[in-house]
Amino acid sequence: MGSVFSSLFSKLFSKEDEFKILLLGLQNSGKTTILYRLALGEVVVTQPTIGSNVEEVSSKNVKLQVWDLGGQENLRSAWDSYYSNTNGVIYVVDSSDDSNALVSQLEFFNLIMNPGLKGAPILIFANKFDLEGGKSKLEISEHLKLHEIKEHEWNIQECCALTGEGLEEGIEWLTKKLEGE
Ligand SMILES: Nc1nc2c(ncn2[C@@H]2O[C@H](COP(=O)(O)OP(=O)(O)OP(=O)(O)O)[C@@H](O)[C@H]2O)c(=O)[nH]1
Ligand SMILES: [Mg+2]
Repeated sequence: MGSVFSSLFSKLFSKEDEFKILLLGLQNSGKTTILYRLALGEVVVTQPTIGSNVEEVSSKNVKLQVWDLGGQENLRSAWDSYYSNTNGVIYVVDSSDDSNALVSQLEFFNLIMNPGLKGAPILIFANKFDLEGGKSKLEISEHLKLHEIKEHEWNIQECCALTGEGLEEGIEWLTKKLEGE
């Protein structure tokens, strides 16, 4: 009886799992819009991020501390100063933006090869799928060579940060991986 009570007690009062997540991707891909859509359930008017925003996002019983970093070219070299103790990565691609697709591919390769992120599951959000003529999830998977990745578990999810479509599904996948399911 005592042990049942104490395990119930510790379940009720123990700190929920909290994981550090980085939200990365090129400028204008929609990272900040995604962050506040997840944290507040609202679309906020954004300015290009200089530095970082951090918010807590809850999914089921799991708390995510989500770091949204500026994606402009001169800010990307600072990304790796945030890598320590990272549990998972969300990489955002603007599926409607062909002109920056190569740069986005290179930045993605850099981050999956970085030893500081070894083993972290990676969720790719193919954002802005509301826009006409954008790349499909399959085209983005091929471009990022996702099927060749050995060092990370990964998943790609189409989404629209403005309506919120696809965001929860992506986060659910990530939290399952973080919890070892
Ligand atoms: N049509 C459409 N527009 C979007 C979507 N998500 C974001 N946007 C718009 O894209 C623009 C850039 O969004 P941000 O969230 O500021 O982009 P960011 O990735 O944070 O950019 P940096 O901070 O410069 O790295 C804004 O005008 C958003 O409203 C989407 O799913 N669909
Ligand atoms: Mg931003």
